[in-house]
Amino acid sequence: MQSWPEVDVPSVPGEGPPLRLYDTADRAVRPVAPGSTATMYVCGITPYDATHLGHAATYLTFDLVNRVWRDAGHDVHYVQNVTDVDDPLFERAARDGDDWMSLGQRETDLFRSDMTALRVIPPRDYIGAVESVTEVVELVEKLVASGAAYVVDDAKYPDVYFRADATEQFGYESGYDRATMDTFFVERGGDPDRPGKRDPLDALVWKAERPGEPSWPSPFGPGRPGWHIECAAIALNRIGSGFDVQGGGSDLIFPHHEFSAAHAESLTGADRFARHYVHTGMIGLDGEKMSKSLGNLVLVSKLTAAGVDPGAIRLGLLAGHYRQDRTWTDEILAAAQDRLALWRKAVALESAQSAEDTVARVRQHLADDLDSAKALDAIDAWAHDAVTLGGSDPAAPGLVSLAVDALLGVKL
Ligand code: 5CA
Ligand code: ZN
Repeated sequence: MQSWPEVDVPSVPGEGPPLRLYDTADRAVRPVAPGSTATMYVCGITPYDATHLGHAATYLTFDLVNRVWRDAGHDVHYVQNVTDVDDPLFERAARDGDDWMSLGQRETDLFRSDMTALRVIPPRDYIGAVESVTEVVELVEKLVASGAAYVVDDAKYPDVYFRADATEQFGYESGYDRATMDTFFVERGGDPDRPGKRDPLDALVWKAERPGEPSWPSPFGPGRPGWHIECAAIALNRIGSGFDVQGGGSDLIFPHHEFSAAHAESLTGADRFARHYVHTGMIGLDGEKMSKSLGNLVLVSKLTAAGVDPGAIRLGLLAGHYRQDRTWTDEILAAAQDRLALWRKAVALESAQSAEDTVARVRQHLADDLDSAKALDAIDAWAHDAVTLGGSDPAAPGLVSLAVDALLGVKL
């Protein structure tokens, strides 16, 4: 699939400390330590109701990871999928009398333009589920051959399931006990009551063709990919096993990332699919998670159409810590707009107090599990002094402008 246009990221003099991130599997903040090419897979959208501020917050978080890595001199191989074939997409298309394919294309286009407006660095590989069906079929064949997956005994719908007990380490990523797994499995697309499954938790990897649904040929009969195997295949075939960061919202911790990891580990024999599992908190509105099913969405495109500067959306979302569930309010947006105006005023000055320390602080805060709130505060302090006290360093406004652009993605 076409990714969105490249973003120009200037280089900033100096360097920051190495990035440390919280890893869901280890339940600790620890160094990421990539090689010269850092590798990251972030779960992409299911293309409808794009791009709400919850989506935006998640992709902005991983954009910071990308920017911190680039600032440290790494090449970054970033991969993202689009779940352009799945039940929720079909359900939405059916509800609206729409065609699932044109709905997906339209919403993916909107997502690309929102990401471009927000200055999110595009993935190198942007891959749709439709594009990866052959890759999925290959993996499902291998899983069946090794006994990790099986075809249910159902002549009408011979679906293929992956055994939750196929790998010894299953459960390490979420750390959830069985009762919690069972709960989230049902809530997040699982089908525990499907007759013929050996364990209610076993995960669908190939869904046999149902009437009126699209399908592709496979040795198991016509059908389409399960959800978790889609991300396992797309990541494995582009950045391989043992990549640096697997990302997504906290709603993907289980079953999605647990099973993507288990599928891949069963195939490769490795004990960890990703070296870090990184999850963002949920953005809510009026005390509820912002989600498609609740319909309480604030869309990036609605805000920008109303004249809101995308930089202010970025600052509003980065004003909280990425791991915290948080609520979007008009006050947050107003504060972000004020902040953007203050920063613009400060960098437009002929001179100000020196900014090397400020830039060093921004780098330290970002390296410390992406503490963007403190990074923004550091710029605030400099900007406030610049406009109230002035200063004699003519290079300072330009340096801050450069750092805010490169590290925080906001053009002043
Ligand atoms: N296509 C799958 C991933 S393979 C999917 O979850 N799509 S999605 O459109 O539902 O979500 C896209 C990304 O946004 C996921 O990483 C998801 O965790 C994240 N996300 C969804 N809702 C929110 C929210 N309210 N706050 C923060 N992140 C969210
Ligand atoms: Zn995914």
